[in-house]
Amino acid sequence: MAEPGCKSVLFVCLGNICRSPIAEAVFRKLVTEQKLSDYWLADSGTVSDWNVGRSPDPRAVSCLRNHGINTAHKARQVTKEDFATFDYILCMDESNLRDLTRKSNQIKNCKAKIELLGSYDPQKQMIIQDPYYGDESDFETVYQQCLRCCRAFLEEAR
Ligand code: 6LJ
Repeated sequence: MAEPGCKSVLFVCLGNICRSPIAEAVFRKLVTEQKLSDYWLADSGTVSDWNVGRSPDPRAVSCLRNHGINTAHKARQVTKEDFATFDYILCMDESNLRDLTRKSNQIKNCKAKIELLGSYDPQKQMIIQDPYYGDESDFETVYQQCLRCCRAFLEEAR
């Protein structure tokens, strides 16, 4: 768990095998580069239960590898506790946001600020689209969006 003075962020998407593990890995790389590892805790999760325990999609793994980033993530569901413990829950599209908001309304002690990761994009691309039925270039687009947004989020964490 996060230490006092440590901030925490949970990245969330539909299956936790494409977009959110990319976001988590990109965020962790930035945090490491900026020597902020002692101050940030990052994880990712799914609003569904489809892929629990699975490694990220091979296309997500190879996209990250193309950018010199590794991931050891295994898909997990968002829990009630996550809403009470994380400072930020950042998701990818309106459907994620609806699912998360509905779940957060079922618990009494929601601490997390629930936002679209894309709301931090300097290029104002609010939605990070599901690349599951797409190709390599769609994964690259997700990566570039996550990079821009995570950089901005780290600078201005609202
Ligand atoms: C329950 C019924 C659905 C997707 C994905 C889509 C579809 C995914 C997936 C993202 C990550 C048992 C599981 C949809 C992992 C798997 C196929 C259906 C999975 C959907 C709609 C638009 C764009 C993408 N659904 N798997 N099964 N995203």
